[in-house]
Amino acid sequence: MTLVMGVVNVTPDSFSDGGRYASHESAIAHGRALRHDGADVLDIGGESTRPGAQRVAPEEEQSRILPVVEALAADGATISVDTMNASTAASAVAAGARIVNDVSGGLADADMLAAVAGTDADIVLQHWRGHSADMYGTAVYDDIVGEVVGELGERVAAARAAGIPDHRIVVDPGFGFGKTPEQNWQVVRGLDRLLADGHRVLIGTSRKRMLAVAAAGAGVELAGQDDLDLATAVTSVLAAQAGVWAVRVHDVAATRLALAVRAAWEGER
Ligand code: PMM
Repeated sequence: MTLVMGVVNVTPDSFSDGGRYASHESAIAHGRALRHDGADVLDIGGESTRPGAQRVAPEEEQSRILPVVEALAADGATISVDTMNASTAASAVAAGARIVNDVSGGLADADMLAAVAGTDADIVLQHWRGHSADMYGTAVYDDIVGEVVGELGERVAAARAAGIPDHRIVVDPGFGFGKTPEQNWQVVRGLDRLLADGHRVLIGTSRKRMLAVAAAGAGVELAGQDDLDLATAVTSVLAAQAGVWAVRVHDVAATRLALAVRAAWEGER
């Protein structure tokens, strides 16, 4: 059964009104609600990893997320930490996280792979082509599927060389990271080549522009976030069909429902 990773953002916006304590409390409550909806894993992040977003100092990132990691781990949740910083990864694992989700695949912080190797946490290596203020500045490919698979292979080799065994490595093609919406769809159509490499595969399409572009291409107008979450649930089913290990989504309930219907269709339990 495809696992569902629910997104818990401990965002800067929420600090302006309620203050730090209120933000921690609301992130914890959100994580609990996502577990109630059926999330298998909670992905907690304190720095927006959207291309072009402002960087956040590791100390600030840690003060945002560590109380949230601790509280949700104490509930018994499986926690993933969405960070590009080795010190944040190490402190989050010490606070109870079991997975380090690095959208840079270990490229943003030279200490990341060694820091994870020294723990027993899993690592998600996402395909990434550098910090870029311009979202599509690095989106230049001759053979996008071959290049994404090849560049991820290099990150896997680096993780292995740092001492992380294959069974602790997950790969992610990084939809929207150095890729236009159309290029994301090309990667989707080459997903079997990424799966053939044998590592677990995670994908994140949730609420991304590629969904609105797909809808527009068929003359369908998305009315708002509910429509985006419905579109995301469709990609979750297709990803499950393709054989991915997990999907990273904001609306866990919609994806769980969609996966339950798929499982019934396939006669799976
Ligand atoms: N996308 C975002 C953030 N983190 N992590 C992984 N592994 N894969 C993704 O596709 C991914 C990610 C950006 O989305 P958000 O800002 O809506 O969380």
